Amino acid sequence: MSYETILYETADNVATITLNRPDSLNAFNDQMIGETTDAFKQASRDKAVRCVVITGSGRGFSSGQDLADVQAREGDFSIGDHLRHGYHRLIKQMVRLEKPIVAAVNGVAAGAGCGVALAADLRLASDKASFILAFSRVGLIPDSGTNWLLPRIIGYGRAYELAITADRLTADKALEWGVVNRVVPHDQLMETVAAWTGPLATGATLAYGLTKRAMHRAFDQSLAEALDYEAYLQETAARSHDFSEGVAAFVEKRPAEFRGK
Ligand code: LHQ
Repeated sequence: MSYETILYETADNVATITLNRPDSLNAFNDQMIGETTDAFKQASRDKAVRCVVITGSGRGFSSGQDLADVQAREGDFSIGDHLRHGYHRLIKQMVRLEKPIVAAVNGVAAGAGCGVALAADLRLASDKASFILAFSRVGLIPDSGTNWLLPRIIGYGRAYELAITADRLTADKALEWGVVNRVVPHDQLMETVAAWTGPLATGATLAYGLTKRAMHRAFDQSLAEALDYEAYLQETAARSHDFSEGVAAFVEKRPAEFRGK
């Protein structure tokens, strides 16, 4: 599939998805939701891809739903259906993708754009990045998975505060609150992303994917269920090439050469 609203590139086992509607700070219209979902599917199917980066072109990460588009469709528009057929597929695709996703947050991430950043596994932010749960500014509740994702990352009290105030969370505060993993000077963002993704893309991809599955599942499990599920997934990890290679490399005192399987 060729894309018009995003860029999709692969190099060195890393797929990079760039949201590319900079005039609206990368607001999501239907086409961009569909293309971004498709790009994550492509990254999932491509065995050569072992890590995915999502970022925005221009000065924003994403301003969320394209509100001009919503206004143009008023009367003929069910937000519930729009969410179910659009954002839900995208967010589920990201959370189920068993490869690490890094959001390189280059600027503002608002509304559903914030939801997409939160659905990544790791967030690396430029010092110009910010997060705004803009939903309440237009009389809506958080959506696109934000109600599920954000309290898990920063806890209910902080998440609820951000939702009802729609205050801008600056990059530094986002670091303090644990919304982002690192903040770097804006002009060093993509080189820092590359320094992160290099080792991730040559690491134990199968184990990284199973870890993501185990941690997400554990939110809804009792301790006993989580322990059982860990043991089950660990059996899978222990049958991998990377486990044999990791152990051999340790014993032979040499760097491991993981294949991600
Ligand atoms: C935009 C947008 C935008 C279109 C900036 N749309 N053009 C789900 C399902 C269905 C319906 C509704 O919603 C949802 C989920 C959601 O995402 S709800 C939340 C939607 N997003 C927002 O409410 C955020 C709206 N944008 C803003 O508040 C500001 O633009 C922020 C704070 C993101 C950035 O502010 P500034 O840096 O001052 O930039 P700006 O406001 O000047 O925007 C630059 C341009 O981008 C401007 O166009 P122009 O032609 O004047 O240069 C904006 O109109 C356009 N733009 N966001 N969401």
